[in-house]
Amino acid sequence: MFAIIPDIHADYQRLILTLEGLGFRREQGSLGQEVWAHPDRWQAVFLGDFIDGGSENARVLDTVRAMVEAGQARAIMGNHELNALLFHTPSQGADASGDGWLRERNDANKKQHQTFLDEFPANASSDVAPPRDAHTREVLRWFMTLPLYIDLGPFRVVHAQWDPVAVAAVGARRPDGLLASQDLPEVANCAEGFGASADLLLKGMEIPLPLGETFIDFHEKPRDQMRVKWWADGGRSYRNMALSVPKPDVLPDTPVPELEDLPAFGTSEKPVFVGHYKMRGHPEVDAPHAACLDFPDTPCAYVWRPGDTRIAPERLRIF
Ligand SMILES: [Mn+2]
Repeated sequence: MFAIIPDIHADYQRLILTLEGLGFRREQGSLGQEVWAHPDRWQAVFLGDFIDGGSENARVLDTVRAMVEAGQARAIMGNHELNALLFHTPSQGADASGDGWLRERNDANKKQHQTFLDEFPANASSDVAPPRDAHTREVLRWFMTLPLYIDLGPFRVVHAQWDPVAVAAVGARRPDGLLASQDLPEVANCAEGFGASADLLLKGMEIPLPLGETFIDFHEKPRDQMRVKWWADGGRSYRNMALSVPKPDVLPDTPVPELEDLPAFGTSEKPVFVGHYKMRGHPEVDAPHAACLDFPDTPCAYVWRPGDTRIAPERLRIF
């Protein structure tokens, strides 16, 4: 039995609510540490994005790490862990912004990462070197142990988009799905090849709308690009493929040219679970072969039972 758990974002209460709701309990580990385990030996599968947002990054990470180390959980990397790695890594001349770091230290990037920085200090921006703080160094090392995707047999997990070509490109170099530190500059400059593939798995595809078309997003901001529901069944129009668009009816009902060459992710594919997309409203799953579980307003998880082959609404648990 697997319990698939989406983005926690440093919200310890959400993590505990989810684990308790699923029936996990606190136990003493072999070294006296606290470990959450399930009486029926369920394994948790975390979809990444453990950090940023909430204020308890360290507590969330300690809890998840203890579960992974005790064999009670698997975990993949989210775009926030990737961003953290890039934020704290000197670029050695490889960055576009030229500020010395693989992720530019502008106000927006600092703000997004601030609660993590409060607990895991960064070097001063001018001190371009590996983190001086031992806890920061250590937790970044753990992020590097998180694979970009896992195939668990009957289903697969990735943070944002299961693109078979991108998975193959990452797997060709890194069969275990783990990034190596020498990959980070390529992932930071994600224009093509390996770096673009890794970036796509963790952030998903965005496509430009036809010239002149825009929509108003959930933060009331006009946008001329949209996220893509890459697993959508049926026509491949802007309207049908839109994700995180409040009123998809405003989008053109014409085919998306960028998707013409992309093989469809059809309903017969082995199921995939993702987080990432900050879905609005009450949690739901609406396709047999892919589900986004990231509903920030309501903690949820999906229980995969032995013998299951498709994603079914009755397996979704809401807390
Ligand atoms: Mn997220």
